[in-house]
Amino acid sequence: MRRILAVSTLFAATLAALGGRASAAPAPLRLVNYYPANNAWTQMWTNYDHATVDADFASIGSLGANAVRIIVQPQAVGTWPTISARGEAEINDALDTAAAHNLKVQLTLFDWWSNWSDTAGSKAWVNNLVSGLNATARADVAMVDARNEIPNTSAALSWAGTVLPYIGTLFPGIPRTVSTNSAASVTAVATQLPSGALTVLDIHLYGDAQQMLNTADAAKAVANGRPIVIGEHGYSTIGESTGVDQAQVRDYQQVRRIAAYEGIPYVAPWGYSDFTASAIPAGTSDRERYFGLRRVDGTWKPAANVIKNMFSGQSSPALESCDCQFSREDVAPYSGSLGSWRVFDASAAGQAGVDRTAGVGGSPAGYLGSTGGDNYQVPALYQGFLLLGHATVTLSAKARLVNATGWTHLSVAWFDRNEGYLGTTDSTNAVNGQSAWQTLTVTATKLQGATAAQVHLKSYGNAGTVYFDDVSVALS
Ligand SMILES: [Ca+2]
Repeated sequence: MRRILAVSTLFAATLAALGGRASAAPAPLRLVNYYPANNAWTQMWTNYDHATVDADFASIGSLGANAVRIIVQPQAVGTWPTISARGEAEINDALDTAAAHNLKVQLTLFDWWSNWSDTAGSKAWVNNLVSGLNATARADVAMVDARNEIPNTSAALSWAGTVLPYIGTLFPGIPRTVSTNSAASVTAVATQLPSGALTVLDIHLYGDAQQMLNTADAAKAVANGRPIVIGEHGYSTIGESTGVDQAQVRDYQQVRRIAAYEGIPYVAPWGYSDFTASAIPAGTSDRERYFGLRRVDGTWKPAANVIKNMFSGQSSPALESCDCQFSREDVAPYSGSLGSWRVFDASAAGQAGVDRTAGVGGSPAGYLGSTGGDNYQVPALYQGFLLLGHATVTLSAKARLVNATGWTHLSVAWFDRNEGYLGTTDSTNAVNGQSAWQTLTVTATKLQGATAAQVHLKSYGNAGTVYFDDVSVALS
């Protein structure tokens, strides 16, 4: 993604390799997407600083990575189609520094560039770049991404069909790709480019879990023996809070589950660090500044541990963290972007959020109070999970009612791969007028065609308050 500005940008991947040769496929890359915290995109080159890159690559190595993605914008390193002496020195330094930290490089070319008809200039530019690499730098390139998130247009695909094979002559035996950011785009590059033009499919996955799964499924359908890598995945923690950190953790766990289900070994985080306000080009959304695993003060966010665990070979969690004790949520999860839980039918939810002390044993609990709604508009705290081959969801939770009226129960709602709603399975209702904690449980078998489930903690027509805690969710 990280489309930034009008120009799309960003990066990717890992890899494996490529066919055609008798040699064994290289091991997949444990890749981290990189720009310095103070100088992103073109500014990495126009304000290049060796000491920063050196320190950052040591830090990236501490995650267990064995590769870093380096992205080059032609206008930042010379005057098209030449590479300036300064640009050449900086590119060599970045690659040499990676090598010094035992990091291979995924090199992304032609970033922020889209003059598709200029294939002659493109070949000249990439030839100039490669000719200027010293032996160490050149040997450190483990994969080439000709263009970040190539537009799905005939002009761009035609360009890629010419330039990718040429890149293959400059980096013989090195896996090459153009990265993509949608099911349509990966299908187009895999099926419309000349045979052998690209040797790896690189998908960038962001946002909705079902859409990410659909993109990965699309890549599998057209891979034709080529490795698939998830070259970018990320989640912005703009707003900086406990809840949004939890949301980022959950998001990375979710994409790890997708990768494991698809047989893709690693996910390349976008990206290494957050960015300072002056690090990114004018006009860029502030949201783009907070996709890092690390804050600009150098501290790691909790999601960095998900990546460390993945790079160290730990298997994917069976299910992403639901924050089932409400201990990592923000107090008022109304924004739709905080924590694991969301508020459903918020217009009818009089109050919804997390109470720090109203849960079991004085712990945090989720709550709904003074709710409206009816059989069709049911306020709830909810979150969704991909089934990924599972057929049954078991949901339980404790509920404590205070002056309750109306109806309080748990539900599992089913959705298909197009995110169409299929139906709901409910627990029994909690007993109003009972002040002790009550345990509610529902075991639900998926409806035909379901690929995802939402778990809902519901209360509607309730003039009082219900607290929920000790939630458990299991897929089988
Ligand atoms: Ca709790």
